[in-house]
Amino acid sequence: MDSFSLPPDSLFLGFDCSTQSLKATVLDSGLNVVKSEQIRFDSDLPHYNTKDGVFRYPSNNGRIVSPTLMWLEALDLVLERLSKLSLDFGRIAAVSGSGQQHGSVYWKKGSSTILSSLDPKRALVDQFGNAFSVKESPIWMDSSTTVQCREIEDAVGGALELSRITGSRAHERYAGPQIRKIFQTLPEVYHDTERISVISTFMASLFIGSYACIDQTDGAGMNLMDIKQRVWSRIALEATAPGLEEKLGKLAPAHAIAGHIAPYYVKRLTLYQSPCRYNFNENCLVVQWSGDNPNSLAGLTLSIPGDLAISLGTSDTVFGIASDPQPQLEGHVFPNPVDTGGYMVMLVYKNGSLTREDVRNRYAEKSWEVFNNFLEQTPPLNGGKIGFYYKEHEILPPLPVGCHRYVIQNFSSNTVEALDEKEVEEFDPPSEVRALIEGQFLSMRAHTERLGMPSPPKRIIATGGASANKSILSLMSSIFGCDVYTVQKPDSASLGAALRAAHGWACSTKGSFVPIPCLYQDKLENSSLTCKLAVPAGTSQLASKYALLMKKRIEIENNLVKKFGRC
Ligand code: ADP
Ligand code: XUL
Repeated sequence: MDSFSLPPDSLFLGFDCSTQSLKATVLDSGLNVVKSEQIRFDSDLPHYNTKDGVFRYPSNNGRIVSPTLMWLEALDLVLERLSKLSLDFGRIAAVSGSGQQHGSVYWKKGSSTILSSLDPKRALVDQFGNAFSVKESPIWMDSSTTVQCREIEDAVGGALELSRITGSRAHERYAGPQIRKIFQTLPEVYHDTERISVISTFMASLFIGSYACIDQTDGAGMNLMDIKQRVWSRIALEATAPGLEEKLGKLAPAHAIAGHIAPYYVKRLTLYQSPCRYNFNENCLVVQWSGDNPNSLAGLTLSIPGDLAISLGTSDTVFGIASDPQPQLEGHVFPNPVDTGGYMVMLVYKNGSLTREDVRNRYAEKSWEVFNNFLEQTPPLNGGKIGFYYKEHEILPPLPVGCHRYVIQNFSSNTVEALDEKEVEEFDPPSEVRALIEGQFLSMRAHTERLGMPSPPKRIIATGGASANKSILSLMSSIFGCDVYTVQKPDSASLGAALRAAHGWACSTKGSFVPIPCLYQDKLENSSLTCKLAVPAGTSQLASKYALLMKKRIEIENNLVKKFGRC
């Protein structure tokens, strides 16, 4: 495979509009990070009053949303901060980005005119105040659409059939059920909406000054796209809401060019024209934005089938690549954003970092140091103490908010399956911490094995905020029995977005698809994409003992789902 050289002076800018923050990463042509910035929604934009970047309405059926305008304001702010870091915007050849998956944005009739006539003298937030028919965007944490999920599944011939068509059964957080809920509960709002974007597409639209296409990878997170043909599925559209195709616009591959950067961001050439805002070059390309997990897949350079990525961000996700996956009831299939015909397979947990923080705050003096000491002073397998901690309504397994704790009676790690478990109220604090982390990784191992993903994986590449924590990674390596690697920056989504900006630029410049390894194959030893061994594999004996505990955990989990779960 021939290498593809990027012009020596060029820069590539990637964003990640995630749950709690907007991050930006700039790569140079050697694929090294030269600048990065982050806007934290709660602390940098306190006037929105979000907690963890969201508003929760627990009494409203698990509704969880974020203010759409907050993302716009964060975009101007992050660009201003990059400008203060002396970023030379004129050298940026291409921009791309990542968005938390599934969340949806509703553009009111007439908003395309606002988009196409952005005034560089005014901040974005001052121009879009009246642009959205739904001011609070439903996001991936929402669980208020169970009724719509069942209706959509029934209309297409069942959950498995919907999964076969779209890559996933209906999920509350997916855009399709959310759109159906708006159509059913607020029909006038639905009719007043001229375009529906997912968050990644919404952000790309702001950059090109017109409605961007939905990329095929993030489009697969809507329960609306035919995963094999990569076109809107007629039967899924009809099961969701009338007149929907027109409101969604077209689909495009993730490596495609969405458009040129809008004049709002561009350098003005003469003194007599209106003032410049950021001095981007007018030839700067905007590459399709995509979902955060797919961008992480790109940023982690995941291209070997036996490799598994685990992202420990606000959500926890586990993903790998696949060439011909068979979608099932559990897990999700999306097109691989940096391959023409390939796919990625993924599992998602809603109780990730915020639940770890909650347990840390309750049992470990609000300190990661104390939390890690507890992990280190407790024995592997936790003396048979198993915990299920759901601060949020969980996706996998589908269980409501609550905690369940069990102790395996007369625990000996060789005979665990035959033993009974006893439900208890609480453990001692160190055991709570270990039960949480062991439980999270045992669940991931069990469900990846059930999906036929590699077991043990050749290696795990860990990313996301909590991947900075070596004690947590050490449990990961013991439970999965394989080496755990990390990249220099735990934020692989914005890194991946910057790499995808370079990839889209390369494909556009060459006029045909460029296999992405051509961009980095000669730089993998010496760039910001380099994966380094963080924790070597635990012993295979320990991994086998964990396999027994895992079976017991799944048995208990299945009983919990029978008792409390959604179907
Ligand atoms: P997002 O999914 O919103 O992009 P991030 O990947 O930025 O989230 O991760 C943010 C989370 O990282 C925080 O909620 C925090 O709990 C977690 N985190 C940061 N540092 C540590 C640490 N040392 N140990 C465990 N978790 C951590
Ligand atoms: C993926 C999912 C989450 C969000 C978080 O299906 O729901 O990982 O993408 O940003």
